[in-house]
Amino acid sequence: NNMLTWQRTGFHFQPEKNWMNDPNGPMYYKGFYHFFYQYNPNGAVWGDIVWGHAVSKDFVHWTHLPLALVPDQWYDQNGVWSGSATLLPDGQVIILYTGSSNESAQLQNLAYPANLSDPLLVDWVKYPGNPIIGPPKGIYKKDFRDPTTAWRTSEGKWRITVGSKAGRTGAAFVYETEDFKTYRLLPGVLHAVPGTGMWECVDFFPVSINSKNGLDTSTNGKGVKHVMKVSLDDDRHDYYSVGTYDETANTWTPDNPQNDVGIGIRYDYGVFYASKTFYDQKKGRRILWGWISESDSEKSDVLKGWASVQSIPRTLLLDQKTGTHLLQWPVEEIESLRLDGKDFNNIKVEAGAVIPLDVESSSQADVVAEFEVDKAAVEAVEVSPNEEFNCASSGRASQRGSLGPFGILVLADPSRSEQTSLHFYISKTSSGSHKTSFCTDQSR
Ligand code: DQQ
Repeated sequence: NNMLTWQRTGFHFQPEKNWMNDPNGPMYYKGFYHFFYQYNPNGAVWGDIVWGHAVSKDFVHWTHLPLALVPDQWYDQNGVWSGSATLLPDGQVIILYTGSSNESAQLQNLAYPANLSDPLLVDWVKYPGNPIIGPPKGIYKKDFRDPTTAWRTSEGKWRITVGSKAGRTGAAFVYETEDFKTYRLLPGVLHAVPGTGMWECVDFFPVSINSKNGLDTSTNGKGVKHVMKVSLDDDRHDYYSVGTYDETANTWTPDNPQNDVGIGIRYDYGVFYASKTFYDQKKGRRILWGWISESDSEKSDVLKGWASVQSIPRTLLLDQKTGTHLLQWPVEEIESLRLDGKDFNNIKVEAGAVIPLDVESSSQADVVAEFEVDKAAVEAVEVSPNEEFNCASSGRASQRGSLGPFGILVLADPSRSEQTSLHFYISKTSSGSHKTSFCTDQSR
């Protein structure tokens, strides 16, 4: 409770002080991973939004650079909001972002590096012809934001998508361009889902169905599925879904409508929002960044002088076993930073047991845990066939069920009046098969 002891992170990205939100324009350029982020240079609350900028070679050690984009034009006077970077085959670098205008209209804008030979890309130029795209007819001016990385069509034209809503239906519009200066709105929408509200920070990218390599955003054709992700403004979670992209029809269709974006699978069942992927051409992988906001009050953010962190970037792959889910793992660079290790093996976790793991004194820990479930015992347990389990509502970590929860408790005090639980819960579906939920309980 001593305000001087507010701790900062050792692994997760943070600016030196103040408020941060969405990841923006991640890319690998001339030897550096570039990271931009929504940032308030004037305080630890959301407002006065600019693009902060930092570079790293390993995603953990960062060099903070001058602000990349600040509100200095009528079309972004109320904030330089989220956007994405595209690397063109001829070496150009394109940033598209949303400006909140002097009248709070959401307008899409183009920016590019002043000097492409600078690996740090410190100086950025706003295109004199900005804004390049305004809200489509019938769309409210405050419901149109966050342009994606562009992908190239089979004809060699570029397309982007921008999230929006009409009534309660979340939707993604698609624009086509040849020069990133003039754009044509394609008929229809890439996708829309009734009842999901405003789609923020839409992400749209290909995944391979048979290889462990990430794919460049323009890859399409055989052996490729397309993932769509939406961030729901109303419920503050990121939902993705695997489906099929039809370039000619300008549509993306989920493989399983029950897993549609906004109603199905999430990237993360903790705090994780406004995420964005990029293709790392250096290591041939797709990497996911996501914003982790604070769970404490705004008052404590102001007292400590900063708010929120970014997730550890994760390598993303299609799970070939299910075809519906993505596999996520912290980037391999994290492993090279371990200073010391401790192993605990063959621990038997009986029902109701809490087993302390003595990690001695450690202020930062990187934990890998594997649980082996006694399959025969699980089969033998009689569970009502429709026992549904929900991470957020089903009693969380403290309520005992037939097949869970089990997992680890971190940041616990000796009496465990404070603890954070990361746990699994196995439930039986109506068809008799098993389903595993992976949850976090931050209520203590
Ligand atoms: N944050 C940005 C918007 C985006 C929202 C503004 C998502 O562009 O829709 O800071 O967190």
